[in-house]
Order: sequence, then C-alpha cells, then structure tokens
Amino acid sequence: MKAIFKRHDHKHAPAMVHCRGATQAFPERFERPARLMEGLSRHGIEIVAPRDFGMGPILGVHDADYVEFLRTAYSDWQTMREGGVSAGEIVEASGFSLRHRYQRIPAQVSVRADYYLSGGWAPIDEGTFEAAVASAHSALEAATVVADGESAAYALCRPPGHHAYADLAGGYCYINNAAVAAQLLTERQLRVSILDIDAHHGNGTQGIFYNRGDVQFLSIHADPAQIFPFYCGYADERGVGAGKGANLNLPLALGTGDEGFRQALGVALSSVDNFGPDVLVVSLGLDISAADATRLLSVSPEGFTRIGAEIAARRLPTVLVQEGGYGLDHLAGDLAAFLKGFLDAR
Ligand code: Q9C
Ligand code: ZN
Repeated sequence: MKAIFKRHDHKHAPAMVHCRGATQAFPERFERPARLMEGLSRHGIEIVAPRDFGMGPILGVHDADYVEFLRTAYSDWQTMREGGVSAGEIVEASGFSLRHRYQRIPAQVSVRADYYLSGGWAPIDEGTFEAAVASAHSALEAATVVADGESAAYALCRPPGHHAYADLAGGYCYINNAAVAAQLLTERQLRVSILDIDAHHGNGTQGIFYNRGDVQFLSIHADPAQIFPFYCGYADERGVGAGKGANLNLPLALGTGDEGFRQALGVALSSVDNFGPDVLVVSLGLDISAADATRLLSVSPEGFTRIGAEIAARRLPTVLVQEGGYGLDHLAGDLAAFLKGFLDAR
C-alpha cells in the first residue's frame, strides 16, 4: 500500500482563534503530518507526492463562489476597508449570516467570511488555501490509484475535510477531501460507500451526498447533542430523494470504548454489505483514541487494530483519508495500530 502526501512549506498554521469572545489555541496543528508519517514508517510504507489535479475535481464538489472566497480571502482581508484589521491578521467569522432565503452575497470580505466560515473553527491564514488544495490532491491521487487497480491507498490529508460542505467551511475543514475522492470514483462509474470513523459527525460529507443514491455515507461519532457539529449527525437523518436510505448515522455516548465502537462498526459494515459498493472510502479520524486530548471516545491501540482488521475483512478496494486526531503524542502509534490490523487482514 502506498501513502500520498504533498510535502509543502506553506504555513497553514493559525495559532489562536477567537470563539465566543475567548481566544483559544487552534488544535489542528502543523506538526501532525510528521507524526502521521512516523506511523507510516513503522510499516515501511512508501510516501509519494500526488499529481497536480488542478481545480477541476474540487469544483466537481464545491461551489465556485466558495472556492473563490477561500482563494482570495486572506489577501482581501489584509486590505479591507470596513474592518480596520492589521496586516497579517487571519480571516475569521465574527458576525452572523443568513442562510435562509438569502438573495445576495456581497463583496466585502468580512461579510463573506461570516457567510462561508461556519463559526470560529475555520480560520484562513496565508497558507490555508494552498494547504487545502494540496490535501485534496492527496485524496484524489489515492482515489486514482485505487480506481486504477491498487487494492488500497492512504491519503495523508491536512487540513482535514469532512466538516466542509459544498459552500461552507467549519471544524478545521475547507475542502472535503473524502467527498472529492468519492466524486472522482463515481466519475469512473464506481459505486462508493464512505465510512466516517472520526469522533465527530461528518456533516459536510453527509450534506454533499444527502440526496444521492450512488454514494452511501455512514458515520460513527460521539453524540452530536453534546459535541461539534451539534446541528446534525442524529440517527434519524437517512437521506432524501434518490439518497433516501443511503445515509446512516450511529451516534455513541461520550466516552464509549472499544466494545461499543466495535458494535457500531459491525452495524455500519453490514449496511455497507447491503449497499454493495465497488470501493470503500474511509474518513479515518484518530480523535476516537483514548489518548486524544479531546477525550470524546475511548478506543485503545488494540481497538484500532481490530477496527483496521474488520474494515479490511470486507475485501473492498479502499481509500483511506486522514481526518482528525489532535494529540501529537498518540498519532503515530494509533495510525500504526490501525494499519497493523488493516494490512494483516488483507
Ligand atoms: N476546543 C475534526 O475532527 N471544536 N474536526 C473545537 C476546541 C471543533 C473537529 C473545540 C471540532 C472540529 C476534523
Ligand atoms: Zn474529529
């Protein structure tokens, strides 16, 4: 199995964000890829750079006005007249926007930031757009090599993607890497299931495919009534129109450990069996770890190995897409533990 990562020197690395009047540290850190690469190296996995897929496949999932905002927001923000910001300041949502029956999205970058950035956890700095595009290209490369016949590939995506909707950033996510990969696969006439095992509900991915029957979305996550993204991720969200029945949420009580997670995984994987996909895309969040600072769920290293093995036992061509996981000290060990199960069972 190959891993895909675009080494880059751009700095998508906001230090602090402002949220509800408080200044807080940004947990999705620049150092994460090095820790994840350490996990890959424990299995001797080769890391290659993605091809340049340009913007075409990204615009197959995201709205053009949203992508244009991401591209221009930082430089516009430095020169905006209405906000009185100082040079070098990052772009953040601070006010409100209307998403019901709106008619216009005016040009002021501050107004657009409120519209396109959901809350305080999707700041844009000088390197954000370049990093998000590179991250999506890694997912596209992994999807391409699997569509071309490899049995699996791992995309080391940073920033993560599963909270990004077609026209809305949030939760450290700007471009939805798993969705962009899945869309490429559907264009190769493949039926896709996306299994999201990040600790947070994959609301962006759900939103992108909610009315589609060619992509199934399944998410196991900590109870959204308690944690981000709050507004969706509940069990009664089953899809609409052609997508009716192709969306499955399995929320878990905060603190759920190996056994509870494995039960939910069994339910999700039987649903995958029923759907009968050609390819599986896994949104692989390591923030389900018992060692993660977020302390949402409590999966042990042995639990990760088991999860990897049960996913691999489906014998489906599989695209692994990195999502969350924030404790720098456990990322290598938990990724290596997942891959041990995943690689041994193939
Ligand atoms: N004290 C992913 O795991 N909540 N995103 C921030 C920090 C936002 C998580 C609270 C969580 C977003 C990809
Ligand atoms: Zn998460």
